[in-house]
Amino acid sequence: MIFNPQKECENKESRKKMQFALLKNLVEHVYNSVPFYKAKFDAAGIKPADIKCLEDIAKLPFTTKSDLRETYPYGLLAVPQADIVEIHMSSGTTGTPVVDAYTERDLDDWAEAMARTLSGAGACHTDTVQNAYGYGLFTGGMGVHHGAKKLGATIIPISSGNTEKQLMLMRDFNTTLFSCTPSYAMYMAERAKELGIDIKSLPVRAGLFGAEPWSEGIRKKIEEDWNIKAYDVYGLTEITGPGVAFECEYQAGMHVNEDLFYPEIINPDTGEPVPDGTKGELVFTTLTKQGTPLIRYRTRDITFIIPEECSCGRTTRRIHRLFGRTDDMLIIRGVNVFPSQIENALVEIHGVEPNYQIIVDRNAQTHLDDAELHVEVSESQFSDETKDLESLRSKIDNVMKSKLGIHLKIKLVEPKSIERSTGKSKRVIDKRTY
Ligand code: DLL
Repeated sequence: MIFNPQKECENKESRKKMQFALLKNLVEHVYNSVPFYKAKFDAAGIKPADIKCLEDIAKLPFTTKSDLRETYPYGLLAVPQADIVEIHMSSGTTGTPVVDAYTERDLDDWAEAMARTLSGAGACHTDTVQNAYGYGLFTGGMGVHHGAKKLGATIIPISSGNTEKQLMLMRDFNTTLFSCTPSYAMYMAERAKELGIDIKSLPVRAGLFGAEPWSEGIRKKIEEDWNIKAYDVYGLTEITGPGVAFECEYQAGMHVNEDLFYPEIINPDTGEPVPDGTKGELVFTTLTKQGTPLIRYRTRDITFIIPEECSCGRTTRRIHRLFGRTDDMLIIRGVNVFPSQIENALVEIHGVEPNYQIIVDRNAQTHLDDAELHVEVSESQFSDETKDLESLRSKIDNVMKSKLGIHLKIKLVEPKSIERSTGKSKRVIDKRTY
């Protein structure tokens, strides 16, 4: 079901007109009410009056994560603090949190975006949504919560963790859709097996997974293990949270809620916009945000805009499943490696699990990078009499060499020995000091 056909299936030209009107208002407003933006625009020699069409957005300066950190906690507020009704933040790996502050209307927009997202995954008011994203400062928990409420579904706000209880409630309360990170969905499946619970027989029909990179191979595995449809959902704290883009029943890229979040793809090196269909860095402008609006925010996420129309009837443009982040890209001995390439390769290899960790360090003598890939052997392979682990190891070595172009040191580790996560998993351990 399409939650808001008027907005989601709107004629593209009239949507563009609306986007331009919103952009113009936004630029005027932030220039006049947020000193940070005034200074930034002045430094770039740009006045709000220079924005004469939607394409002029490219004249505006970018906003970056470090801008957000430097203006912590409330430097980007565009309304009086008394109008803020909720805040969220994410800390990432480098300390100072980035903050998102919402007015009542911002929460409505978020609920709308997430209600569309849940509808894309086939949910409606008769469904029971078990929300296993973390509640708290993280946007996953409250984002799904606001959306499910708007949809009129029954919400089980269990948050992440407590796996046995998750499985029990799914059965007892007839959960039809659940939401969590893809790695936690995999862990739940593993734990259910240990407990002798047949998850295929649970009433769950669909899952809403995101907040971390995952591959088509992992989607297939989750869909098979759970006997559900697994939908991708994208978002980030800075741009409201989950619900920026979501998959419909065709599971072929994520529809951007374009009336709320205006997407661009740029070349990350030059900052120049690239045409639809070309891979680059995703940039968003929050068209309707009141609390902490962002202009041309560089997400560092890599994808492309799918130029073709979707058969579902929505006219909103789609982004391809994310390829990784510009800052997740490891440069190992000069070769660019994305963790997603490793995952894609591992799901094709029989005898191992797509549970891995890559540990990168710099050799003190040679000053060269050493990368060691830890891969979990599957239970069946491990208990196999012949345990031909050496040939498995060399197979992984060859596959990685051909897919990545470099040799990684491969270390096979015992089943279930890599730490499991109930939230975002940690795949890369970079010990290099730069
Ligand atoms: O992870 C918001 C969210 C919650 C999205 C629940 C989806 C579901 P942050 O903690 O700020 O916010 O992290 C945002 O996570 O820039 C991406 O790099 C990554 N990410 C989010 N969704 C996806 C996805 C939330 N579907 C950062 N695929 C983003 C790949 C994703 N990466």
